This record gives sequence, C-alpha cells and structure tokens, in this order.
Amino acid sequence: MRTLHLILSICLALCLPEVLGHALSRDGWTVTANSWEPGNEPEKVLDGHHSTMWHSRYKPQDEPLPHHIIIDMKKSYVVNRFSYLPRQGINRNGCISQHQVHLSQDGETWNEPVIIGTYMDDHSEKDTAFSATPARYIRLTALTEINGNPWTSVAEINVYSPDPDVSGDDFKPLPVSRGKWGPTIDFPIVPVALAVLNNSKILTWSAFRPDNFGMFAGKTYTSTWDTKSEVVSQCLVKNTHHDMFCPGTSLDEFGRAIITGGSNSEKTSIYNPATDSWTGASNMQIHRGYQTSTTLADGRIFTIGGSWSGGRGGKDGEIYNVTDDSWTELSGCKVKPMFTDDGAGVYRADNHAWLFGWKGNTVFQAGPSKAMNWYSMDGEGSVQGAGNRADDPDSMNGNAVMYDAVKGKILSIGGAPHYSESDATNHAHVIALGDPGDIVKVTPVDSMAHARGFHNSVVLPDGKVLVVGGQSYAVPFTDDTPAMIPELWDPATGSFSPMSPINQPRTYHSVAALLPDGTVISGGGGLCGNCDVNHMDVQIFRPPYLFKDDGSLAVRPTITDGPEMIQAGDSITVVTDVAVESFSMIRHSTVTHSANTDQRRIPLTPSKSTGNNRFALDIPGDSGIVLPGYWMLFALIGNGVPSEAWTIRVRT
Ligand SMILES: *[C@@H]1O[C@H](CO)[C@@H](O)[C@H](O)[C@H]1NC(C)=O
Ligand SMILES: *[C@@H]1O[C@H](CO)[C@@H](O)[C@H](O)[C@H]1NC(C)=O
Ligand SMILES: [Cu+2]
Repeated sequence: MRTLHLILSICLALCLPEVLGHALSRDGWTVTANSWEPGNEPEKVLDGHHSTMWHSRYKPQDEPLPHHIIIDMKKSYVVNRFSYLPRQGINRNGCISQHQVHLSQDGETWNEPVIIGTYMDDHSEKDTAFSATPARYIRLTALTEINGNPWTSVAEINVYSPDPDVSGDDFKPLPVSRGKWGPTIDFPIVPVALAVLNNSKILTWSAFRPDNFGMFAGKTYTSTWDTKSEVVSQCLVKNTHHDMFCPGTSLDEFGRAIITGGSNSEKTSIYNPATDSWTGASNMQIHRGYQTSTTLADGRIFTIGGSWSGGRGGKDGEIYNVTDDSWTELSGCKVKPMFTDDGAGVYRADNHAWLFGWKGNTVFQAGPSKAMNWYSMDGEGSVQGAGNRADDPDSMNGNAVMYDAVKGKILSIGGAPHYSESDATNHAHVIALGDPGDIVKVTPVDSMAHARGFHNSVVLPDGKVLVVGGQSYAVPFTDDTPAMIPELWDPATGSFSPMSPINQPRTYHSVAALLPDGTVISGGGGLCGNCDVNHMDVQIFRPPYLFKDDGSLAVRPTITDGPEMIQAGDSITVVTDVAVESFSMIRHSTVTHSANTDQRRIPLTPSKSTGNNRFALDIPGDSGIVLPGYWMLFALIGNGVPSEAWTIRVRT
C-alpha cells in the first residue's frame, strides 16, 4: 500500500505537468449574478455541494439569457484553469451550452475572453485550461441552454492556479518573441480530425460518440467553429452511414473534404462547405482505416495503407476520380515498400503515410518508414525507391511539412520506430525533391529540444514551421511525457526556438493547422470514453510575427484586391494597402493523426510593382507544385508581418 502510494505521488509530481494547476481554496470568496431564483442563490456554486446550485430567475417569470455570474476571489492570483459542474440528477434545466469566461483584475475592465465555445451535453465536470493570466475576478457568461430554454443553472465552479502562493500582481508574461496563446475554445466533441474550410469555418469530428470510439457505428459527431460569429455548433451525421473515426482526409480541387474509411472502413463521404452537407460517395475498392490520402496534380485523390480497419495487409494504392465518383485499384502501387518495422506487424506498419502529390501526377512518400518512395499512377501504377531518410529510423506518428514547394523542400520532424510504447526521436531532416523517380537528397538539421510522437506541425506564411504537442514516449491515450513547449523551426538557420508553453498536453488524436488570419489552431487529444485524457477543446496560437517588441499588436498589411480563381502558370496582379516585400500561398489543411497532406507553402516574390501597391506574381507552372484546391494568399511586409489571407481557388 505504501509503495503504491509512493509510486502514485511520484507520478503525480512527474507525470502531470505543473501547468495544469491546483484548485484554489474558495474560502471567503463572494459571488454575484445578474439573475437568480430565491433558494438558488449564486453562492451555491462555491458551497462544495453537488446537490445545490445557482439557478437564474424563473418565478414569477423567466429573465432572458445571457446570464452571468461573477466570482470575487478577494485577491489577485495567477489563474490557468476553470471548471464548471452542471447540475446533477435527471432534471437538466439550465445546463449551459454556449458560454464565455472573462477575467478582470478590478471587476470593471474585462479582458478578451480566455474561454469561448460550447459544452458537451452530459453530467460530467467541464474543465478548461487557458494561458496563465493574473485575475481577481472571473466571470462566466451563459449564452444558450442545452435545450434552448431561457434558464441557466450551475452546481459548482472551481478556479485553478499553477502556484496559489504567487500574487497575480507579480505576474510576468513571457516575451512576445515566444508568441502568445489566445482563447481556449470548448468543443462539444473531442476534435480528432479537422478541416479548414473555404468559408471561415473550421469543421471537426470525432466518431460515433463525442468522446469515444467504436467500430461499424455508421454515424459521426461533428462540430463546427464559425470564426466570424464565434459560435461552436454540433451535428450528428447519420445520412452517410459512415463512422469517420481514423479516416483518410483530403481537400479536393473544389474545396470539398473527401473522407475515406476509418471505423466504417469501406466508405467515402464528401462534405460540401457551400451547402454545409455530407453526401455518401462510392466505396473504396480496399477497406481501410489509418490510411493517408493526398490530392494529385490532376485533381484525383490517391490513398494507400490502412490495416487498422477492414482487415490486415494488402492495402495497395487506389485512386479516386472526384468527377465521376469512381475508385480504381492500382495493383502496381504496392504498399510493402512503405512498411515500417513495427512490433505490432502490418496492423501498424502501413499506417499514416506521409504523402505529397508532386509533378506528373506522382506521389512522393516521405515516411514514416525510413525508406522513401515514389508512386506513379500510370497504367496499373508502380512504386520506385527514393532512398532512405538519411539515418532517421522508422518515425511513426511523426510529421512532414512541405514548407517550400517551389524548391520541393520538406521538413520531417520526430516520430517513433513503433506505433505504441516507443521512444520518439527529436530528429529533423530537410528532404529536397527533384524530379519524380530521383533518389532524394536528405540533410539532417538541428534537432528539437524535445523528442516527439503524435505532435502536429504547421507551416506559417513566413516559411517557419511550428511544431506543437506530442510526447517523448509514444503511447496512445496517455498524456505522460508530454512536450509542453512548442518549437518554431526557421529555414534560414535550420534550428528550432522555444515558444510559449501549451496549456494542455496535446498527444494522441490531437490536431493543429494554420488559419486564414495567420494564427494557428491547436487542440484535441484523447477520445477514450471514461479516460482522463479527453481534450474537448482547442487553443489559438498567435505567432511572434503578430506582435511588436513592446508586446502590442503589429500593424498588418491588407490584400485589397486579387484574383479568385487561378491556374498553375498564371501571372496574377495583387493589390495591397501598403508596400509589401513578399507573398506566399499556403493550401488549406485537413489534419488527423498527425497527418496533413493538404498543407503546403509556395513562396512568391513579386516580379514587379506597378505603383499604387499593385504587384505582379508568377504562379509556378507545374500543377504538381500548385495542387488544385483552395489556398490562402498572404502578403508580408519587410519584417515578416503577414496580412490576413486572400482566398484563391487553384483549378485544374
Ligand atoms: C467553397 O467551396 C464550395 C465547394 O466547391 C463552393 O461551392 C463555394 O463557392 C466556395 N466558397 C468560397 C467562398 O469560395
Ligand atoms: C475523371 O472522370 C471523368 C468522367 O469520366 C473523365 O472525363 C476524366 O478524364 C477523369 N479524370 C482523370 C484525371 O482521369
Ligand atoms: Cu485514431
């Protein structure tokens, strides 16, 4: 018993990152609200009894939402986590759906929200971590109720601090040269997969349950964050009979998300952002889960691997024509050359390939196997070795990011030899693609400070790559050995620098992607039912380029005019509000299981400026470089501050 106790306390000290915080003592705190029912006063959220609650007024009549409650902690603390316990029991009246949490030092000036979003509808305690912030007052605002009624109820609220003995008045923020984490956004599901749509919305999904997975369930919970209205909504998709847990994901030339396999391993589903609707498409020839897919130069979509679901082995390539909704097996696109030497055999050896559509409708496979390969779609298809990734071992659940498609340059980062119970590496390599079929040049670059598997990597408009989350000892559904410090890789120096820490481990089933406003969305992790590593939230990272040295916001250029649809080889004219130095295009992302084959960056240098900030840009001529689909065009001023994106569709 004593030994167990000792092990537990060592684990609590070492395994749980300090940043998760300690519950503050609520003794002496006071609380007010803009509405309450006698007998259900606001103080009830602090009394430690799950059976008592604050409830908004309903006699003699309801008082309309929004309802808010303000807690005065009586002194300033550094706070970093907020928990809400819904009322317990059968009666669900007043349980909160959409909400916001704000902080204040004086009870009068309220900062931007530290939490926004929507809670899952169940009895569990909702727990949201955010960036450490000094505050004496904390305000929860309920915007909607789970069933749309005009009531709010709360059983308990707790507030957490990384160190309760430190006064908020002594808080020193990290320098903005390390970037800054903004609001945490609660989702009513674990966002295991994500698509950055062409209409300012972020689509996420989990599985047949918001917080758990199963097999063959034929339905999927999705949740969409509208970045303009800031509303996070939820939808249960049943019409396609497709549980889209652990699928292949690709954005097609029309900006639609093509989702293949997973728990329902034969299915294809298509999401159209214009109609916000899902349609079922033809089944794949080979059933798959944990495969990867990628869009090709001609708009078709190639997929390979995926023995996690639909039977083991033999998961050779096949190709999807989005125009006539047909899958064609490519018997020459053998999967075997891309196997890792996983301890769990083929079940894991053909998972999560790092695929890149390239010139001549080829696909370059950069990993996770140590061997790299070229896949050709001609005839029955074929595969040809491209050499090894230098001395990098098999790197399952690592990342590969094409940060400069003009030069064919890919950064590979981390991963572990085996899918589970395996030490990840901190390796990074630059892979330079030439023509299809060539042996590829690989150069090791400086290693990361932290070894990572299950992390995500995101290329920024300036060509730097943000690596976020992961763990050094890779084990699915654990948050042990988390990498809490993101690292930013600079192609000019070939090395990484530490960014501001994340506020929640982001390990297995986490996601990250670039948003059109130049920030990064990073979140998710878990999806294991009653486990304690479900993370039903995301957080927004603001890279250093969004700040001046003094911490205030940088002044950003604006693209005021440009084309909406282009083709490879076009010369285009783009107009900005101020003189800018350079441009870049980054393709919209889909991401799941650390794989994002959609993102890639094309640096663009204006060939001439014709006055009035009109710039001529030459788009590369090969559609293997400029894959069809939706892209974000950024203008950058001299010191690297990017505009928000101008949306461009590249057609075939
Ligand atoms: C986004 O893509 C859809 C699907 O192709 C298209 O119908 C819609 O017009 C696009 N929206 C924008 C804003 O380009
Ligand atoms: C896709 O199918 C359409 C209709 O059958 C056909 O015209 C087109 O050539 C096909 N695309 C490719 C790239 O093969
Ligand atoms: Cu999974």
